[in-house]
Amino acid sequence: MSKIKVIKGDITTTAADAIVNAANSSLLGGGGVDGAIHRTGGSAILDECRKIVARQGGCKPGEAVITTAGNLPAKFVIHTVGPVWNGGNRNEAGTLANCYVNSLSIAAENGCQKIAFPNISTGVYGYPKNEAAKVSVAAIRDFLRHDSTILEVIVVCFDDENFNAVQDELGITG
Ligand code: AR6
Repeated sequence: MSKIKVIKGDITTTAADAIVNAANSSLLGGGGVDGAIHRTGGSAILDECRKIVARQGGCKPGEAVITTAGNLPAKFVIHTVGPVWNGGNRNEAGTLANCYVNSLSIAAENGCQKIAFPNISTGVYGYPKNEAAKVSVAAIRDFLRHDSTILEVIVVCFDDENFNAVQDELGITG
């Protein structure tokens, strides 16, 4: 059975070892899934983000950092910063793939077996959803080919367009 699953729902209610946040470089919160994660997870997450910022000055697009998950049904939140869509000629696909690979690496390093992702960059950052689904599924598959720690990756889609696009990439008929 495939280790990659797709569901429609709210990532803040998804139980996993690690939940990935589509953050921004400041790591200090924002709208969309980032706002929902900080709201539901509580101030412990922001406290750890502030410490990371003090230590390393934020997070660049494609990179990932890990904090507690506070009150969320997870052990960790992995904050990654997606690319802002700029037409596709600024290595957006490479940066988006890095988000998935670096998040999975940090999850595996921390012993996580089950990890949940939102559709990074497909909201405020404007990445076309079909294109983002191609990149995310390919990056997750590539990673899992070389990893034995992670047993389950759940892509949690908030809207039908992302859900259908990821299902298509996974070869699931809805
Ligand atoms: N659960 C799962 N997915 C969600 C949820 C949720 N609770 N809420 C929204 N989404 P976005 P980005 C979906 O805008 O494009 C923030 O302000 C949403 O429908 O959250 O990477 C950050 O601070 C969309 O498909 O993230 C950054 O400044 C997907 O999550 C900026 O937005 C990503 O949408 C990052 O933009």
